[in-house]
Order: sequence, then structure tokens, then C-alpha cells
Amino acid sequence: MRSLMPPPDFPETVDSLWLDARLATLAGETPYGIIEKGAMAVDGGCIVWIGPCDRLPKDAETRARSVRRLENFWITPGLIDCHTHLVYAGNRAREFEMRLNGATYEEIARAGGGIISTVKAVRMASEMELFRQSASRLTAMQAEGVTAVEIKSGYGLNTSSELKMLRVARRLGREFPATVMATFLGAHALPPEYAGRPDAYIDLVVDEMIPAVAADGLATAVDAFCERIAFTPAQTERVFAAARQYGLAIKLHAEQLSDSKGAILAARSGALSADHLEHLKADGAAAMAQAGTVAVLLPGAYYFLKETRRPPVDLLRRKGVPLALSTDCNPGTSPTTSPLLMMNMACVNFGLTPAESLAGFTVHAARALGMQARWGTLEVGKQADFAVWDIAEPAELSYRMGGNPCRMTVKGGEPVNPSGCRF
Ligand code: DI6
Ligand code: FE
Repeated sequence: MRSLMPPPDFPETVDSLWLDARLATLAGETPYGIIEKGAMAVDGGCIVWIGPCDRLPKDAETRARSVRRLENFWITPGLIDCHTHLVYAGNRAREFEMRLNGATYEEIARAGGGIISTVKAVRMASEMELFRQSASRLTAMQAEGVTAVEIKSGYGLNTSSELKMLRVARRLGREFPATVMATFLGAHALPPEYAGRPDAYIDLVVDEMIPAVAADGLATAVDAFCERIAFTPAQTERVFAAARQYGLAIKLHAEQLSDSKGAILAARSGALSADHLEHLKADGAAAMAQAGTVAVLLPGAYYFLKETRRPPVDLLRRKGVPLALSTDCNPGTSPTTSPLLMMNMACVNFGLTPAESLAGFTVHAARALGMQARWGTLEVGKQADFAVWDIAEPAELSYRMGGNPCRMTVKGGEPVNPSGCRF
């Protein structure tokens, strides 16, 4: 771990200067990396100076094209939602009702509901409609401090619909002040037309879909659902091999419902992250630690499915595996757009500390996307993506159940919603 660096020289001119803030930098050796009475200067979309106000040069304000005084509000790095299925159509409220009348998630999935019911809705939706429905979810996330989001495909399950989902993800990133990183999840579920022929479907994923995704530059990573209701480790391995061939990063839904040994496979394949992990065992955690694979915990899915088995947080801590958190925003198991609610659930249900929860949505989430050089902390050289909060201390972000204390989301130094901004 680094310690907080002394403030660097202040540049001749800067685009903006942010004064009188309390900074939770998430850098350095203390849990939040706090700088009280802090200041931050931004130029060209990046942080160029950060430190205590009393270390600023006397004429700093005259060197800034704009100055904002934050009245002691807190600033954190922009939240990074590193595992979402945000692009989808329709909802699954009726299945929620069925589960409350006694059916299990796996029973519903086997009876053609579950992921497949969303696949039907996505295949039917026009690209415009899919964009419209997804955009409202992204807007809700941005209002809660999110500046970057990973979005998976996986509700198309044929080439044209998978590409449609990924084009919608790309368009969201172009039209909204948020960075979207798209992940191809063709191996999410077996589409009905391939019933009983999973290997033939994996042929399609490997021989047609991944080359098409790569040719259009529509995703930077590939993911799969390695699970007894989805794909075997051998099938998953074929997907990973194709990802490697096309230079795409690897992620995996692993050990969500059973210990399928997906995490070991992911780690050995150099995966950025293995996600869910409720059923992870010591061998999987050791493999992840050795490979530097991030554990992405998804407390929304755990809560919504009323799981009772918690991911082995102590084991992961002992092994030094970085713990990221994410919404898993999806219609079936985690219909939420709220990172703060996930932080609360991670504390209450998984035993994370509030500091670990915030790190899970910032510094470790950046690592889960391979973006730690640009995102995740407030440090010189990082992108000026941050959130301004009306809170008295950082633990309050995890403490609340609902409500939104975010007063401003800033992307590349620019307020996301300038008209609603009070500073
Ligand atoms: N695990 C999940 O929790 C989501 N996908 C996955 O592989 C669920 C997706 C859904 O039910 O629609
Ligand atoms: Fe997921």
C-alpha cells in the first residue's frame, strides 16, 4: 500500500478548483484515505492537484478557470458498478410473486422462466426501446454517484440480439456522461432452440458470436455463467479460450448456486474477476489470491434470492483477495440500481465494514475492470470522476437504507447534472 503523497506543484492554470471539501480519497494506508479541509484541482479531465487547502499556493484561485466551494461536503471517487446486466427489457415481477408463492429460482428457470423470459423480451424489443428502458436505469445510477458501469450482454442468446444489446450499451456510453465497459455474456443460459444441445450452442458462441463482437469492438471482456443450471467448466473453458484468442479480458459468474470450481478455472485463465462466490471454497480463494483475481460480491442477488450461504468473506480477506461490490442490476435476481443499498447489504449480510464497502465500489471495482490506473481513487493522474455527498462521515454511505445523499456526480471534471447542482 502507498501512503498519501505530498501535494505536487500546482500547475500554472487549471480548469477547475474544488475547495472546502472533506475528501475520502481511498488512497494510502488508512481505511478511507481522508483529507479534511481538502482541495482538488482538475485539468483536462484529470486530477492534477489534491491536498489540504492550507497547502495550496496563495494565488491558486486566480489560476483556476472555475472555483467551487463545497461547504464541507464529502467527496469520494465516482462509484464504479463493475457487474451489471443493466441492458434488458421488461421486468420479472410476476416471477417474484411466484417465488413468494413457493417456487424456487431454479424451478422457475427450468420451467422456461427466469433468464429465458427476459431473453424473449429482449429479442422482441427494438433497439430504440431497449435503449430507452436501459437509459432510465443508468440515469438512476448516475444520480447516486456512479461514473462508470460495466454492462453485460446475455439476454439475446443469438448473434443478432447479443450484438443489439452490446450496441445499446455502447450508445449509453456515448450519450451519457458515464463510461460504459461492455462485456459479452453469450454463455449466460441455454436458449430454447438449443435445448439438449449445449455444446452446439457453445460452438455458436465461440465460432460466430465472439468473432462478431470482436470485429465490431463491441466488448472488452467475456463472461460466462458456470453453474449447474447453465454451463459446465469444460464449456466455460472453451469460451475463455476464444476470448483469449481475440484479446478480450475474462470474467466469470462463479460459485453462485453451487461449488462448480469456476473460480479456480477463472483464476487460472487470468480472469480480472470471479463474481458471486457464495459457494466458494478454500481452493478457489487460494487460486484467486495467487492470480490476483478480484472477488466481486453481489449482495443484491443474495438478498433477493433469500440465500442463506454467505460468500466466505473472512477467507477472502485472509488470502488478501480484493473485495469489489456491485449491484448485479438485472431483472431476475437483483432488480436494483442502488450502489448505496448494496453497500448497506454488504455490511449487514456479508459482514463487510463500511470502509470495505466503499472500497468495493471504488478502488477494487476499478481493479475488477482492469481500470485501476485511471479510476477508483482520488489521486493525481486519475480521471476526475467523483461524487459529492451530503453526509457527516463516510460510514453514513453504508449506514442508510434507502435515500440518496448524493448532491453531485462529476465526470471528467464536469458536473453530470449542472442544472441541479448547488455549488
Ligand atoms: N446470475 C445472476 O444472478 C444473474 N445472471 C447470473 O448469471 C441472473 C439473471 C436473471 O435471472 O435474469
Ligand atoms: Fe450477474
